[in-house]
Amino acid sequence: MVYGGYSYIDYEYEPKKDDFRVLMWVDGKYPIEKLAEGVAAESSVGTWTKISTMNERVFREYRARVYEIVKVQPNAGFIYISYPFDHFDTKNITQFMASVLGNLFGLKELTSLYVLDISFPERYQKIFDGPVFGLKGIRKYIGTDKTRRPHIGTIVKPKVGLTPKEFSEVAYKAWVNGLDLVKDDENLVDQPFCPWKERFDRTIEKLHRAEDKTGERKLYASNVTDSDLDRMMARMDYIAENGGKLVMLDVYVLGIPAAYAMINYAHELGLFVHAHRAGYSAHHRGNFGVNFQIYEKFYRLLGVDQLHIGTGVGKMEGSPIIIKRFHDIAVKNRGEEKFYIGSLDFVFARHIKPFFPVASGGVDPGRVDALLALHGRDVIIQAGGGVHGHPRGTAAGARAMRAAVEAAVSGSDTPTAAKKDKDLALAIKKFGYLEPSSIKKILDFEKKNKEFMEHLVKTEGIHGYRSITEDYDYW
Ligand code: RUB
Repeated sequence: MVYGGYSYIDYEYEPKKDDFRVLMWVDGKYPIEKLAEGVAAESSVGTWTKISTMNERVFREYRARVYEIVKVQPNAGFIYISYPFDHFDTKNITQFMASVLGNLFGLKELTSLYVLDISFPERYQKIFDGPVFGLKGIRKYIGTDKTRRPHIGTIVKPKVGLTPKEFSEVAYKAWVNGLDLVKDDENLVDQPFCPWKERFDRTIEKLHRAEDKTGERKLYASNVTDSDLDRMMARMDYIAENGGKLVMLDVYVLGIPAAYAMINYAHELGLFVHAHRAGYSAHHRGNFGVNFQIYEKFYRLLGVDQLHIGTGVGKMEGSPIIIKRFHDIAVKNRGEEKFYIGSLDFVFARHIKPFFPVASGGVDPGRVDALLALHGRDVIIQAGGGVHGHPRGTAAGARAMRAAVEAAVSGSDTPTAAKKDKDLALAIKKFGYLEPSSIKKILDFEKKNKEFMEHLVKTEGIHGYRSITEDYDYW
């Protein structure tokens, strides 16, 4: 089968160390082989028709190669494609996205296209610094590098509407009652009811008071995200000059170039970057999409120090099995291919440090044990509703979160600690308790049933994949 006069399928081809590899799901109006030819051609050297300007050298050296197809139905399946290193402008993620995550999505013969994963060769990673501070740097700053306890944070809620004074008072209560991190919501930057500068001034003053009172270091993630680069930089200058240490960026909505420029600028000023991913799932939940693990790899290369990766147990989509993979991408330098969760193997170059993963969204003290069972200790546990929704308010909610974390790291658990801790007992009464054994059961199920999961995905295609990766309640 050919597309535009050439064939891009080469089952004999063994990808080279420096190739980029991509795994995607396609469904459409023609046999899967023809769809695969179209995708490979359109994302590399070809187009819809035979062209007189194509020559042997271009086709040999720069074309994409479909080296494997997992056919699920005649017109649908998973395809593995490799791209030669020199096909890309390899200092430029945006060019890469325009190729591999570009025109393909508009091809009318496709009724579904989901790019599951991309494997970046180590050689590509040289030009990126990765997280300058990352997991270790932030632990060192807070002083948890020896205990390795999870960090605990909150998002001030209501997310929109509080005045700077009200906001800073909520933040103070959270810090003095045991939390490490307070952050702005992604919906809040510089609205008239809560001007950014006044909020920062009041909140940083409260942060210093909370540090004096507790003897612990605290962090405030001030959201500087803006459509104007100069305004973002001016805010970061102000933060650095006035005792701040952490900035928050909504990296997905900013787009790669703006996020990259702002991450670099923050690092030049000695600031840590907390990255929120609001918006990513617009590109992920329908028939056409890009899996978050691809963005997660981009963001690690670009150097975020903290990034939201989902919880596996809270309000946002993502089953524990895929969230575990996202956690691996945050903290490990290597991972094996796992076809049943659409993941290729990965290698991060030595200089690309781990970042601190953030589990946030629908979290409360009753989920802390389950979160630790899934993420281990290297995680920032963040609760908005789960802190400010405590029956006795923010202070009790913060104490309950800290008590749950301290219990878990001391080898105990939340129900045991709640017997002697009223705040924790009230929190569990309201929010319930998620047994960590339910998470261990899922992870054990995964370990023992890899073949079954492979089979499910090979026979049910993207539906099988989604049933494994999307929904916690399914399991
Ligand atoms: C937290 C919240 C965050 C989510 C985003 O509020 O809504 O924006 O963490 O999701 P609450 P994700 O604690 O009240 O649920 O972290 O998955 O990107």
